Amino acid sequence: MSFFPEVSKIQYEGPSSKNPLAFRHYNAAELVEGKSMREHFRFAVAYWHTMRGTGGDPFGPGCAVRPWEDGTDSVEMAVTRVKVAFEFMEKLGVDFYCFHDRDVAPEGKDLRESNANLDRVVVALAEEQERTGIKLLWGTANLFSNPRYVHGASTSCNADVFAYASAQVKKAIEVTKQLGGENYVFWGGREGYMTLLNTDMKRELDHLAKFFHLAVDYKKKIGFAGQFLIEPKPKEPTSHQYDFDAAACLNFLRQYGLNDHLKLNLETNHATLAGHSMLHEMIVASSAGMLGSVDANRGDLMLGWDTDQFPTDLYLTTSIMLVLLEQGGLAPGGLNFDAKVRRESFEPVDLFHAHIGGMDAFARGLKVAAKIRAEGTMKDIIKKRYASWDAGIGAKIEKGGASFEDLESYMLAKGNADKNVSGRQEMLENLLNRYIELA
Ligand code: XLS
Ligand code: NI
Ligand code: NI
Repeated sequence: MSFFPEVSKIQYEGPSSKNPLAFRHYNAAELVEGKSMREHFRFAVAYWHTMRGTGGDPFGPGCAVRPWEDGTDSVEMAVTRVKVAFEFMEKLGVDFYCFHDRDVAPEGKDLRESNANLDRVVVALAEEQERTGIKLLWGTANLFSNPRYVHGASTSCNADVFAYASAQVKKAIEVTKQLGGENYVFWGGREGYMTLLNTDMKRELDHLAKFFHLAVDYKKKIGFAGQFLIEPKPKEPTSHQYDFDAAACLNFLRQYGLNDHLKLNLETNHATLAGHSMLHEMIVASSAGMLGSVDANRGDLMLGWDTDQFPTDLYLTTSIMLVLLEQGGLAPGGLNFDAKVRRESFEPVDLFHAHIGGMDAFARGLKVAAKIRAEGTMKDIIKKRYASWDAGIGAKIEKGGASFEDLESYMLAKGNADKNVSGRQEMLENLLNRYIELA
């Protein structure tokens, strides 16, 4: 039985193809800088958006047409949905998926029943992984949908809620391990505040850190070898989320002695909500050796919330791939399409169009990035821009051989600083456009 009878396996047909259900750039086996595209990207499908998204918004209910749904949130439906998900991923040709515990299995009347539901669906997930070879990039726990998490999970004012969240995460880590998950993600769903009038920020941050330490201890205890990741986001649903951006997360991890245990999972739309470009966030994390994985999507510049659209912008994908090539890859992390089709794109085939577009945009970005690196012009321009640091007084300062007094005598003798040279921004932008044309 097929859930997508109108779609067969998506093939690579090359840049001149006009077939909307074919790849024009993503060619899994094609080598770029000696590595296949498949290995570079480690693409993942996000179960919550692709399998559970209904297209509902504050002005109207879901209208997505999903013929396989029977209208219930039963375990049986969840098991059928697993089959749908794997048929979709097989046809698309992605190697990984990601889920929250509550996306794959329904929440029960209490923790025990929720765990049992999850166990039943995990059997089905394991079978499909076995059948297809598709792997779990990361698992996570939904600590934000249930009303018990109204004040947050590990940062809740209610200690029982902290305990419940801990038990839920314990189970989610176990299940991730059982399914061979390569990472485990912590996105601080409601870990933040709506108003400081009722909030003890210091206490909440201490609790957040405590929660991570408990998770790290348990990871060690059960021998889960996957990588722990924290996903920054500045706002939504709370007005201020504690994991604001890469810099705030790095500071938090260092302050609480957690930086050896967690890396960052960066999401494009979260970067832009924080007032940064994704490139900024990527460089902050990567230069600290803390870039672990990417949630690939994009926002809408005209809307101030997390629209989670599929990435199609070649400047964006090129910049992401430049950083990834520079740091030598992302494994065990990957590129997870934390993205959803628009409410208006309600047919199942739209899920294919969306992912194909994202994969092609990344493939093209990879080719552009590889061209930029092969020619070396951009790197040379940056290198030259800092040439004054390679010798003379610059080298002396960098090596720590110059005090304020030394620098004063140097400048008193010289009289004035050497002339500055132009930043050439427009020339560089034109050069980037040339690479995009070439690739
Ligand atoms: C929400 C987050 C979420 C995480 C997983 O904005 O992006 O989807 O990736 O909990
Ligand atoms: Ni995300
Ligand atoms: Ni998001």
